[in-house]
Amino acid sequence: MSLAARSFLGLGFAFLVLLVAACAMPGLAHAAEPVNWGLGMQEAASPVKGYIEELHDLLLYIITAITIFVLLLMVYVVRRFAADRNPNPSQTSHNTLLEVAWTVIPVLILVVIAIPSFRLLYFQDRAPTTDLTVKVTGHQWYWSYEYQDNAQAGVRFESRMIPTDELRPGQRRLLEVDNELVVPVGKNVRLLVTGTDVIHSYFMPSLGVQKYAIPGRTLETWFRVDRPGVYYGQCNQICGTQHAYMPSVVRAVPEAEFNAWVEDAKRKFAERQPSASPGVVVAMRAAE
Ligand SMILES: [Cu+2]
Repeated sequence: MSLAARSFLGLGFAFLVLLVAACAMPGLAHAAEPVNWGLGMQEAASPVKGYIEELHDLLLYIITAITIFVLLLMVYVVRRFAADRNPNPSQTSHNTLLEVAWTVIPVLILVVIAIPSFRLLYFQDRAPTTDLTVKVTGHQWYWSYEYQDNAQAGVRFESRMIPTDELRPGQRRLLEVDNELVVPVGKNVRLLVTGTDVIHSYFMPSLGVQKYAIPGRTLETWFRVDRPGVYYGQCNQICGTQHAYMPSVVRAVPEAEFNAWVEDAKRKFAERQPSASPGVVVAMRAAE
C-alpha cells in the first residue's frame, strides 16, 4: 500500500476513534455548566436547546457519512489510479449522469438540512405565548435585568461576577454572580436583549439562548426552563478587557418560590434604585 493511502487510512481511523470517544462520554457532556474535559454540549434544559441538539445530531450523521464516503473514494482513487497501476490515464472529460448526480444529491442533502434548520430558526425567534418578560442589558462588564410585567414591577438589578477571592466553597470560579436571574420553571420567559456601550452577547448554553446585546437595538428571544436548577452562561462576544468576567446565571425555581422571591426582590432592590440622573429630570421638566 502506498504511503498516501496509508496516511488516509490512518486519518480516517483516528477520526472514527475520536467520534466513538466523543459518543462514549455522555457523563462528561451532561451538566448545566462547563466541566473539565467536557465533550459535546451541555445538557438541554429548554425546548429550544432540545431542537438544537436534534439538529446537531442530524448534521453529525450527515457530515460523518460524507466524510467517510469522500475518504473511501480518495483511498480508492489513490490506489486504483496510481501511475504504476494505471500507466495510460483515461482522457474522459465529461459524464452527464455523474455531473447531474453530483449536483442533485448535494442539493437534496441541503434541503434535508434546511427544513429542520429553518423550523428551529423560527421556533427560537418568538415565544408561542409569554408568561414573563425580562429585559437583559449588557454593560462593560456586567449584566442588568429588568422585569417588565406589572406583577414584578420595580424588580430591576445589576448582576456582577463574584471575584475569585470572595467565592464560598462549592461556588464556581468566573461563573458565579451576586444577583441571579430568577425565573419560574415551566413558564415561557421572553427576553429583550440590548446593550449600553459595546456589543455583548447573552449566552445560556443549556437553555439554547444566544443573542447579541447591541446598543440602540433590542433583540427578542425566549426560553422555558424544563426543570429547577441553576444554569450558567457567559458573555460570548468579545467586549473589552473584562469580557471574561461577565457571566450570567439563571436560577429556575417552582412558581410559588418565584413569587416569594419577587416580593423579596421588590424590597431588596427598591433601596438601591438609582434616582433619575439630573439630565433626565431637566428633560422631563422641559417636556411638562
Ligand atoms: Cu460582554
